[in-house]
Amino acid sequence: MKIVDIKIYVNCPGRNFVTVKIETDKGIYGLGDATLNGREMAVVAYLEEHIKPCLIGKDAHQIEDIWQYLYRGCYWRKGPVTMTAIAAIDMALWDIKGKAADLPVYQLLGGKSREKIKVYGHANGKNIEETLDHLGRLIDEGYKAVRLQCAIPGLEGTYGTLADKKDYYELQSDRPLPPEQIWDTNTYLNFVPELFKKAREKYGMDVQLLHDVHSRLTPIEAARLGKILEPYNLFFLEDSVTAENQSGYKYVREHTTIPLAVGEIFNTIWDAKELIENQWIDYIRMAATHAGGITPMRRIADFASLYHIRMAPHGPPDISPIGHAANAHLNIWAPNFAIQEFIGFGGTTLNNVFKHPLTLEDGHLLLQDKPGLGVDFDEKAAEKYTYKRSYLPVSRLKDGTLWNW
Ligand code: GCO
Ligand code: MG
Repeated sequence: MKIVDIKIYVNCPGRNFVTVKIETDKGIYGLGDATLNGREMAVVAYLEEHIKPCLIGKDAHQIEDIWQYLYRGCYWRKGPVTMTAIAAIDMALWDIKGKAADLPVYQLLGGKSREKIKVYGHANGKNIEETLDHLGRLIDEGYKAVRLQCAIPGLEGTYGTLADKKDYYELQSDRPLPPEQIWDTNTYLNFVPELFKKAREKYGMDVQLLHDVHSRLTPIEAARLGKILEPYNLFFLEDSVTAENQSGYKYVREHTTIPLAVGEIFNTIWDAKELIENQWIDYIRMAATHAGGITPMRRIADFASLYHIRMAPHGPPDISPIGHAANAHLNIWAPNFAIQEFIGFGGTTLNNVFKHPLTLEDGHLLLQDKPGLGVDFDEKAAEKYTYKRSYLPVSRLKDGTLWNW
């Protein structure tokens, strides 16, 4: 089955998505997600100029060889742009193989390890009261696990707080340059334990709670936060420190029993090798779209399972429904899957463009049995939603020093 064309679409049905469609001479096509929030067009150029010409005429069934060709065969390995481009091709090829076999992709991976995918939602608010009301609504909707992020008095537009419905995941296209936010570690560390204390007082110990530090702390600060939060029994503390230097997590680990999660910006297994081998973390948050696709994710899951580490894939709205579907097939299969981040898809505009096989029921995602990934993309409907340049925010300390966002 020969690849005859590769089409790349950039659309903004509510937010920017890059979609890859691989067409074959047998009339079967496959879809892949190549969305890299804030750097979309770099991936488009990589696909158009450096991947597409090399793949026309190749056998679409040769998923492994094509993955190796794009990764090992290229002198310049790794990096988010390269690996997101490879991911989209890999997903589309698994989609094709599933359609050709008339089987969902999870069947090709080895079948189901579970019937449904447990998710965690997000509760946010301008203050603790509002955040806890949001948590209450999600519990009523059936969520078993919820991430809590709250605006911090004195810090403008902190990560994950929906300040004026901006600075979170929303498109920033009304601002030509990255918006800036203020960060202060001391203010944050003094504030955040109260959020979890009040959450436990109000809702008890059953609901599972999570928190994303978004890499703002140093290892010793993260260790302190972990210790303070221990009585509130978090499911995990995410991205407590940056992980370019993986041994940072060793210091957090040595001081606290809070479960640790990291990995949403990792793009190869090498970014996680020491973290996994040393058991410095509990959950790995890599996801198909930014980690090179389904082929390497399968290896990462198996490697992590040797060290008691479970999968908790990144699932923000800036991954397209195709990427979410790829994660879902991996999650249904992986014996060491733990939880999927999922806060829903962006409403009717998005649903006009993508038809996906996922439904949320009682805090779990159900995956419909359809051949391949089970997603469809309406190119005609997508046409009118043109790409809008948009950036994630940047952070600065109060004195102007640039900090991790
Ligand atoms: C998460 C992430 C996201 C990222 C976003 C960047 O845990 O869901 O931290 O909020 O910031 O995906 O594009
Ligand atoms: Mg995160």
